Amino acid sequence: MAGHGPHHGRRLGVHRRGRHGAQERGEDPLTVALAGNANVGKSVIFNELTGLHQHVGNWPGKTVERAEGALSFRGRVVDVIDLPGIYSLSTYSIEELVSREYIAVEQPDVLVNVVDASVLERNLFFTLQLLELEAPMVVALNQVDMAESRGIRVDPGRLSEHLGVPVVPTVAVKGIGLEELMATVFEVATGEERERAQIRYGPEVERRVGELTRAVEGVETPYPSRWVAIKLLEGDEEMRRIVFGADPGVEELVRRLSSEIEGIHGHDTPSVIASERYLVANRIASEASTHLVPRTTFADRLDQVTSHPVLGYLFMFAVIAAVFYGIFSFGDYASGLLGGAFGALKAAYDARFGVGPFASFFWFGVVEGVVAGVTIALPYIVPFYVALSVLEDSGYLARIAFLMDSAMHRIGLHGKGFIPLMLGFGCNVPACLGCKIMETERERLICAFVASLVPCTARSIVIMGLVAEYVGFEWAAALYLIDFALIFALGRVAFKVVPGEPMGLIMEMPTYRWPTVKVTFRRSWDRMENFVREAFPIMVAGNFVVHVSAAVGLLDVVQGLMKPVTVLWLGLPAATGVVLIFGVLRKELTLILLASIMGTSNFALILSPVQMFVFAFVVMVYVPCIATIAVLVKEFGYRKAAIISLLEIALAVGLGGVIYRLMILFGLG
Ligand SMILES: Nc1nc2c(ncn2[C@@H]2O[C@H](COP(=O)(O)OP(=O)(O)OP(=O)(O)O)[C@@H](O)[C@H]2O)c(=O)[nH]1
Ligand SMILES: [Mg+2]
Repeated sequence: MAGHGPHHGRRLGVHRRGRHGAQERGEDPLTVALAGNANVGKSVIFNELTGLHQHVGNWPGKTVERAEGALSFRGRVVDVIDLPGIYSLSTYSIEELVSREYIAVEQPDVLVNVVDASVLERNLFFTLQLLELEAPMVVALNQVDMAESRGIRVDPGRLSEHLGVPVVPTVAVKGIGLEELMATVFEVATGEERERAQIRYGPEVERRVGELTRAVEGVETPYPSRWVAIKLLEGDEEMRRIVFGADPGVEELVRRLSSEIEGIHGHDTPSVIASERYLVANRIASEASTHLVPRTTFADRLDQVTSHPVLGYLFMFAVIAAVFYGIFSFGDYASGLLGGAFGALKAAYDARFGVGPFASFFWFGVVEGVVAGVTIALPYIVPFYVALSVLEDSGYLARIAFLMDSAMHRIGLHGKGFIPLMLGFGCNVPACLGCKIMETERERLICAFVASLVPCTARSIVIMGLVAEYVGFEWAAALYLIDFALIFALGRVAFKVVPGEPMGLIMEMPTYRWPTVKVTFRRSWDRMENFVREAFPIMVAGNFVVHVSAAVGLLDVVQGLMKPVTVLWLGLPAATGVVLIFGVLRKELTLILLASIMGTSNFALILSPVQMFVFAFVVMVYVPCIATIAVLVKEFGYRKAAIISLLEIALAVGLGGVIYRLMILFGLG
């Protein structure tokens, strides 16, 4: 077929391993781990190699757990492991500990250190630590295109000479260099161990490292002695425990050597070692790269505007308003179009099968579930996924996090916590999982709690499909504002109630990029596919159960039981009782079932504007859906998940009634 050049189709000349892929030639699979700083492109490489769909986006800290995939290259099975991005091999954070143990203890056959060529020096700081682990290693010099556009050219040959390991330039997003990367990985795995270039620190430090290295040689650890010696001087807790436990004499030696280093340099030993390392990284980076005339790029200018203390916020509000308005307009239009199409289909169905009890039960009990999903849910969901993906991939999401930093600090989180919150607009499940980027258990809990209050697409469907559509866009906007106020207020309460200290953090700002059509399309498609696969069966089943219940009279019983809450307190029609119960499964189900029970999707006929507003409010706040509850249980345990869920129900019902009365009082009905 024409156009099947090296950059099309199976670009790598590799075969992704099928689910039951036999191990060719009976060899053990080759394990390759991808390690490096955050946001350098590890997951893009992983996805390209394995055909899997790890989360990719332009902000640091997306991959929080290691992921595994496989491919077959030159007839051999290769297991690829995508690790979380880390900056050091200390045990400061869970991610660092996870990665370090994996690398040192489980020992992949080859380590691929992915570095970002546009910020080489900072990346090499980590590379140097990996080299100290003495694992077989290849450096993937990624994002060379970004480096070029910022006027930086890195010479892979020279970099390789300095580091003593092979360096392969790559542009992961275009698949460039990945075939060569794999070939080099194979050479390293099968070839003779090359003589490593020795990375040496200043003589005062080096002498003491040497002395300590010899002293710990007899101690059994999974790590090389030199690495152990350096870590001991850096005050690494885990190493101290292991080594001092095995040989208490070493403790005295470490203390003596540390105080000697401190005496010479006037700083504590860990800082001395860190600055020595920076010095080496800086020297290598500047020797291996040439700087062309720096240009002010469009990305730089955009950065200035969007991070500006005044313009930045204006821009942010404009972007968010435009995104929501765009989604609403598109959704409204598409929903109308699809509604018309299905109306015609229904007419054709009636003409063909008649309106007898069986034919209409089949239509309303079975087909209607799908129709409602397609006409009410999808028109809003699809543009939402696209918008979120573009915001994330361009790097703007990270800017919003930066702008929201001071506001977020008031609820005890730093700006980084805003990223899971924004992702929550898509779906609360990844949002609650994304809270893993927070440093402490306490921040994770607060973050997940507020994330579970963010109006996800399902809730937006109700807000837009009901309130924006029938009451007015400004009323929908008011609902969002109420929700944000609530998030802020509750976050603040949680911050005061949950014990612990607030943490500060500086997040690195990613450079702006043009989001690629491929990534945007693929991710939106994936999410939509997931949505259809998970939500549609529930919608259809929920719709069916409700119709059967109605047929046997069960519906009236449940509605009667719920009446004190729905009718008396919230001022809603009795039918909403059943609907709200089913809404726990999926929130858009509330709207779909309401249409189904009432026998019309023209909500103006069945609800007054105030009722629509109150109903949407309750749906927005009451209890996260079942999938989110499951994630909360998994991450924080039953007790905390139950507290969060019950709290949200109480809040929704309580405030819902108050809002109803206030609106009546002010004559807004
Ligand atoms: N221009 C360009 N962009 C790239 C390249 N490689 C990756 N990117 C982009 O860089 C960003 C980060 O890529 P990821 O693969 O998510 O990074 P990661 O290292 O897995 O990040 P964490 O999981 O957060 O540690 C994404 O927006 C990618 O599209 C490249 O070679 N060139
Ligand atoms: Mg990643």
